[in-house]
Amino acid sequence: EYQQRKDFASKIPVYCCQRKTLDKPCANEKLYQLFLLLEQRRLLENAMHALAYHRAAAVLRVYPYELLSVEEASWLPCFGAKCLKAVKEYLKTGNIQECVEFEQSERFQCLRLFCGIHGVGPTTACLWYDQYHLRTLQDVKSFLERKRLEGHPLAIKEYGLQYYDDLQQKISRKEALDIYHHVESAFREVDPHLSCCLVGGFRRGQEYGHDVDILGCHRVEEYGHVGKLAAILQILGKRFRYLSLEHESSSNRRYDELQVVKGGEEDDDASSEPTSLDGPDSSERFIGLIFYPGEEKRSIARRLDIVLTRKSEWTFSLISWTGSSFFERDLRRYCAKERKLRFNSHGIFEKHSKQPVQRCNSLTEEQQVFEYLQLPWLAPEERCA
Ligand code: DGT
Ligand code: MG
Repeated sequence: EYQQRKDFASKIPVYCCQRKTLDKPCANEKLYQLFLLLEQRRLLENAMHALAYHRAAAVLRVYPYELLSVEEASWLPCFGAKCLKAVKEYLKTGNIQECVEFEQSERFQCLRLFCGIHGVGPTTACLWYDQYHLRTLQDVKSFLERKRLEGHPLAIKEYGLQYYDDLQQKISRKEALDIYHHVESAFREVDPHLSCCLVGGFRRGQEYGHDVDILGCHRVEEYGHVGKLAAILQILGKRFRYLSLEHESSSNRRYDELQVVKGGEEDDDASSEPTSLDGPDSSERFIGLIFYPGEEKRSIARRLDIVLTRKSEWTFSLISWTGSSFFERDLRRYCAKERKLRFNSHGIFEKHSKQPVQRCNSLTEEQQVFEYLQLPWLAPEERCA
């Protein structure tokens, strides 16, 4: 069996976009969770190598044998010295001290609590803890209230806090589909040529999610979607109360920048990321809350994202919005490092000239994009890395 394991390990591709990952527990589930904790800790410390742990964790998800030795782990791709050291400790003690400390530390507990507020990331969380000495959600509430009185704009964080309990509750697939059907019928009512798709975790087959992501475009005209979002929301507003947290176009670019900042160690220069096939970025996006009638009388706040894209960018947006976010990150890395290309929700571009590749416009199916990038076809539910 030794040889069998070794062969299996040596055949695992380096990038998760080259292999199937389903949404189910793996043979090394505890170690996997510990690696994710190591990553989270690094992210909260704004430290380097956070992703190295995530990459190794993602490899564990596709290895079907329970690890028995450090040597065995060394056969796996993405397991560098740091990861192997963690494996060694785990095999010896059944835990990783750094993770134990992390879970027990008051500072980290607070940082995780703060990062759970929609719109708050590690930088803000650290600032609140270290500089303003905030410790509880009540502290944050009072702090933001003071800031508000001083005239600071704080919209997203404030709403994140106001609906904190609601937003902590996972959305079931049934509820997501119901919200999706309402949005879809609003699409059709506005323009029968507008179509949409449920994306994000629910497209990957997840039973629960933290938001509902919907991507739409006009099936006939390249710019047929422009200006339609307001009408869609108006119709939706007859059914549900909703709240826009951020309503702007061209927000995709900001996200692309964010991806790199969050990783801390990515070497792609995202500030020069090409943002559309040609002409200005015309995507429209609603980021907000929808108040969904729950079981009891009270309605519950749900995060809803609606993105409208131009027709020619549909396939690339569909891939980008299906996720998982780690899959997306690896896909971009794979393109940059192995194919000298840039992939984003607008298309595929030559890395250096930033021009769209010639075949860009003929890649109208997800399968064609995978084939063009020389990747094995992965169905959405196999992209759960
Ligand atoms: P969830 O919602 O926690 O169940 O999991 P996901 O996978 O649905 O995660 P979510 O909703 O944060 O994002 C869905 C996908 O869309 C994910 O692959 C990342 C991608 N995405 C999120 N925000 C943006 C954005 O601003 N621009 C682009 N291009 N993609 C985004
Ligand atoms: Mg989602």
